[in-house]
Amino acid sequence: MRVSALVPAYQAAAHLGEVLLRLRGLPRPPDVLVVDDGSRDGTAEVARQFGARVVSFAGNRGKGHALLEGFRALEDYDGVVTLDADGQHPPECLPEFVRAAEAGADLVLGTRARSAEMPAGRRFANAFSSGWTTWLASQPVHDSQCGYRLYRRAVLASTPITPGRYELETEIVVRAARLGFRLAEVEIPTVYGEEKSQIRALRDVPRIFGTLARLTLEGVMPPAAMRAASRAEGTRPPPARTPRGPAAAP
Ligand SMILES: Nc1nc2c(ncn2[C@@H]2O[C@H](COP(=O)(O)OP(=O)(O)OP(=O)(O)O)[C@@H](O)[C@H]2O)c(=O)[nH]1
Ligand SMILES: [Mg+2]
Repeated sequence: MRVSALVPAYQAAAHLGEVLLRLRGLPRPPDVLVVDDGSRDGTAEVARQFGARVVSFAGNRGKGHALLEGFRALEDYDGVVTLDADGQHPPECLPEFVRAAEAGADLVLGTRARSAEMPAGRRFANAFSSGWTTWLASQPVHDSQCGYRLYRRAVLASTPITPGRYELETEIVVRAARLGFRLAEVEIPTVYGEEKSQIRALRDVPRIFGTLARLTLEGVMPPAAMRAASRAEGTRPPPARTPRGPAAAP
């Protein structure tokens, strides 16, 4: 399967180079697209220096907007692996995502243990949102917040996506599962170092939980876009409670 890596990046110059270097060091290095979201720290220059294709926004719009732009730019690929620019997603795990997709998954989710490396507030929010997402998706989602994923082309082509910030990643899991796409999970290490989070609690946490509330409502009142997508996906078998990906999450 022909896969491209997509790296959404905001103020990521400090760690992006190493991520791109490690992607290039893989046995089958993927093409890489970096979407630089109005960074002011040389992120785009670092990306170009390390051989990535770069799309730059004039001002900051949010991770979800950057992902959507990347998905559009990469529509010729069978799959898109998204990974963060801040070094929290080891590029060496990428082949495992591809293996899970080749084994039949449509959407492969990176899953981190909620271990002591993860800040306590994140652990709590992650457990709560992952439990809620599992309920909505009717398939196990042990880490709804992890941005390390593989999306098969069919998922990106069929699932209605609302641009935004971090909440895009919650929405797409639930909607893809509701459309019958198969999820799998791949365990990745929990990495927290001196990288700087761009999450703003007052801005982003309400957006994520607001999205979960909206998706709960959508379960009984699907929006027109989801009704149309369901009709188009009508021949797909009902979501199977698939085995978790090749590596079991905690
Ligand atoms: N394009 C774009 N990317 C962003 C934006 N905010 C964050 N990112 C990128 O999205 C990835 C994840 O951002 P983080 O702020 O680290 O979020 P996180 O990893 O989910 O949260 P932490 O657990 O706090 O690290 C990184 O690659 C960032 O560079 C943004 O506004 N636009
Ligand atoms: Mg991060």
